[in-house]
Amino acid sequence: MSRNKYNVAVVGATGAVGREMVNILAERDFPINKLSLLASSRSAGEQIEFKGKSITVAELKSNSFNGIDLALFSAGGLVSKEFAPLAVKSGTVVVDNSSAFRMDENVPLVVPEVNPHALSNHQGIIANPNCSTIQMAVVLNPIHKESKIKRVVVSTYQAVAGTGKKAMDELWEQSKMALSLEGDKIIPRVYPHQIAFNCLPHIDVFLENGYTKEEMKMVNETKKIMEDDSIGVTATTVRVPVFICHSEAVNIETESKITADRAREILSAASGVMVEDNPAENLYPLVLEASGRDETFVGRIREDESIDCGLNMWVVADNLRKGAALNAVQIAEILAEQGLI
Ligand code: 25A
Ligand code: L14
Repeated sequence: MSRNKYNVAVVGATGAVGREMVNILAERDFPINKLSLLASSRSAGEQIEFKGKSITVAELKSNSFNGIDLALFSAGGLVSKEFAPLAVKSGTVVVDNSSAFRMDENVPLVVPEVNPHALSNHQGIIANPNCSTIQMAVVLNPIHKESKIKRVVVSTYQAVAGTGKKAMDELWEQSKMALSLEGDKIIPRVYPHQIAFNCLPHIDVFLENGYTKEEMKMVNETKKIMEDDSIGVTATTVRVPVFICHSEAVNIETESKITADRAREILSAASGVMVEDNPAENLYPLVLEASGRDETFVGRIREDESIDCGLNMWVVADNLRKGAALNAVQIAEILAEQGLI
């Protein structure tokens, strides 16, 4: 095991996910020699705190990766497509939070609790999965090991933070306007419709098959992460007026019967998972409690009485942490421990 210290860059450091990456690198004391914070020219010169010191944000340029060992990217797909290959050319290992490379055959798509072994043959770029997919995979994988999952039907209730800081500002402003009876003056900017006091069955762009890209990410990424193309997944992804934390109603069908008690037992022993399931005390996972936490919370575990071998559950996680920044830093930690940087 190597005990090196690394020169690390965060690309998109001023965004909602990027800021969380900086916080988590500090919290978990990732072995850093020098930290470079990169964003667009709009943010260059801004100061961000890291371990009590202030670091100046620099503009991302093609030579930004000279001498950088590891770069965490979270500035959207277009930035990743342009700059991740350049970083790899200069010897940087990239953990990319966008959807740009996730389904590439040569790019590992990793949730550390599920498929850490996929990291060993990386070729410079490792993809961080979609936020909704990560929290679902963390919960499904231990069940799948007990009895193969045949089919998953999931509906999501997704926070605005995934879209970035401007969407969080928009929910805040629209809510204030609606409550001060200026609702008729609201002009949606980030989403096609008002998000305050509304639910939009629309995340990312629509595809030809009538699903959204977010829905198809859940289908395709789940199979890749769990390394089983035979799992059927169908999804409906919905944006709700919540700032941080995605919730999911997940229904699964397994090959053999798993009782609700057995599922609670399996999930209580699973790493990264916290079972919160006591209806008698009104205890179940909640957005306001999962926010800022690292675990994926699961509750409302019950048998699907409409089929022989089915379960329903409610899964909640912080989409900026486990859904993005924390998962990326956990990947970096394994890369460092295994000498893969
Ligand atoms: O290309 P896309 O797919 O549309 O992606 C852009 C969006 O993706 C979000 C990101 O959130 C943004 O809304 N995003 C990040 N990770 C994601 C993921 N895994 C993701 N979406 C899906 N999946 P964000 O706004 O919170 O963070 C954006 C960060 O990326 C930096 N960035 C953007 N373009 C860049 C770039 N860095 C380098 N080169 C580029 N060409 C961005 O820095 C931020 O760090 P910034 O300087 O552009 O933004 C600083 C602040 O300004 C706000 N802002 C963003 N765009 C504008 C803007 N303000 C005014 N006008 C704008 N056009 C940001 O909200 C940020 O607070
Ligand atoms: O990681 O919530 O592919 O708007 C892109 C859409 C993350 C969430 C991804 C959103 C998603 C984002």
